[in-house]
Amino acid sequence: MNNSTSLARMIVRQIIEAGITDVVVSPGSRNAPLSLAFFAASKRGSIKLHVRIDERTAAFFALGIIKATGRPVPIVCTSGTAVANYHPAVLEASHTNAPLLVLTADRPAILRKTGANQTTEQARIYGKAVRYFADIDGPVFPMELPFDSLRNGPVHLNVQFDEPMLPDKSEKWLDEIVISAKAFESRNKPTTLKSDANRGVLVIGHDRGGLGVESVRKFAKELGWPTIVEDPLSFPDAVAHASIFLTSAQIRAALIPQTVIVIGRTTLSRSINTFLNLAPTQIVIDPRMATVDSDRHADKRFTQIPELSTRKAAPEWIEQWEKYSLRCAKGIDALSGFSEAVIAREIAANLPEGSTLFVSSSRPIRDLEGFATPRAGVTTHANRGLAGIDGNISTALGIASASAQTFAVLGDLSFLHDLTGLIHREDINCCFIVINNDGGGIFSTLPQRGVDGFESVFGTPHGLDPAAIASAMGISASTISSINELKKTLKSPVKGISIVVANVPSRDENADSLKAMYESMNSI
Ligand SMILES: Cc1ncc(C[n+]2csc(CCOP(=O)(O)OP(=O)(O)O)c2C)c(N)n1
Ligand SMILES: [Mg+2]
Repeated sequence: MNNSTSLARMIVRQIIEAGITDVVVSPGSRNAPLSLAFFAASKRGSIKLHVRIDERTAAFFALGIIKATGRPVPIVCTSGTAVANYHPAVLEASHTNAPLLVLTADRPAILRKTGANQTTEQARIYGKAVRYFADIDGPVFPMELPFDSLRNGPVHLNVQFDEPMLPDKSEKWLDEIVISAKAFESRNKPTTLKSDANRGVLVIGHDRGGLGVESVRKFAKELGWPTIVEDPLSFPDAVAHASIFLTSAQIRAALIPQTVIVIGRTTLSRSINTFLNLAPTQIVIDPRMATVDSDRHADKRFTQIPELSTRKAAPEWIEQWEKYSLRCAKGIDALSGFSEAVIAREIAANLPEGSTLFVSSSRPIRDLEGFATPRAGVTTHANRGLAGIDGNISTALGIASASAQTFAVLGDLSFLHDLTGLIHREDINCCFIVINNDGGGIFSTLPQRGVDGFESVFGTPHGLDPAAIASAMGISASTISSINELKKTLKSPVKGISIVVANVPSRDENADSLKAMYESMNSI
């Protein structure tokens, strides 16, 4: 057997033996030894092989599978620019401690800097974004160290393959595989959080710093403090609409807490961040402080969920929060029309029990944060590591490939940014709801609104019809313009991939309504 085949088979065997179930491969010659070894294993049913021609798409698709399964996912590409196309997803994985196992094929090191075709500096190309890197040659490589590092985030193995690279027909190596699934969780040390505050608030960032919904719910329940969440679809007992009523300085002043506990980090609303700054004591729980966010400031820091030694919240403190929340809910319930806010409210209320939701950055995730009534029964995901509008279709499809029925709510730019994510030949059930405001609506809610050149460099209208684009790709697509049609969409079983485009009022109009809603909070 040639060295390249031996090395590839050894790596693939260890990956399967560790209990890894999915791999995403992109076409190329230099990665042939790995691609063919994974293909042979997939024919046996030992691993599920996904193929994506666009490496950026491939890496985000893998990230989606990781989100849905919690298991590491290897991605395999050829040498050269292919490697750089993985970079956005590697960064996102780094900022969410996600176990993305990047396998880039390379030519032998001796060919570097010689003008050899498709040969560049691939070693350490992802810099500090990976927890472990190895530049591998020779016929063997033990995976213990990379597997260990995957518990804390992405790992990069640059694998040098020399000719010959095509394998023999032997399948003996597959017969020898014995799966003994590894646990890829990070290690826990018991810790205790002490606080004697009885006017405390718990704030939970959208991705909970990667901590599981169940363990965070349990923690929140035991703590019993008013809880503000960025993801109301994961925490039915949260205070509804906090990001909206906390836009009022008067309400913030009435609700100054003694202590806040923050799980993960808050990235969605200025109102919540302004509120957090009012707390004299901030306690943070976020595993990322052990990796990418080591300099994060807090009065007390935990990288895992601690045991509690705290006081119950004073009943009048809880009542105060409920009072503002209820008054705000009245205003939100009264909203009508086909606006971005109403669409968010209705998506949240009508997603079927047991469904999965992916939501893109920008306005969609903020509208759900503000306008959704907290509930359970939906599993939500988003790319909050770096909040990119790239790779969103692919991440959603990765999640959907490992879930029963998935809805993905994307802005129009987020959708257009990742069109190649729609190129694949798998059976995946995912309904995309594209909120089409012809550009980046979020910018109209920011101070740059109205500056000279605003439309050119911020708004960026495209004038395209996402439904027509999807149709041209052979994907079932429709356009809706009423809440009734939206409800129908959410009620229909998700079969295959479909695109539903919601054409909403102008970005300026939307920003004006949001502003009016925030201003009304001063008099509730
Ligand atoms: C890869 C990447 N490029 C640029 C940005 C900056 N950005 C944040 S939101 C946004 C506009 C998104 O537009 P859309 O998806 O249509 O959502 P909307 O703002 O209209 O709700 C942009 C360009 C980003 N977050 N990620
Ligand atoms: Mg938009």
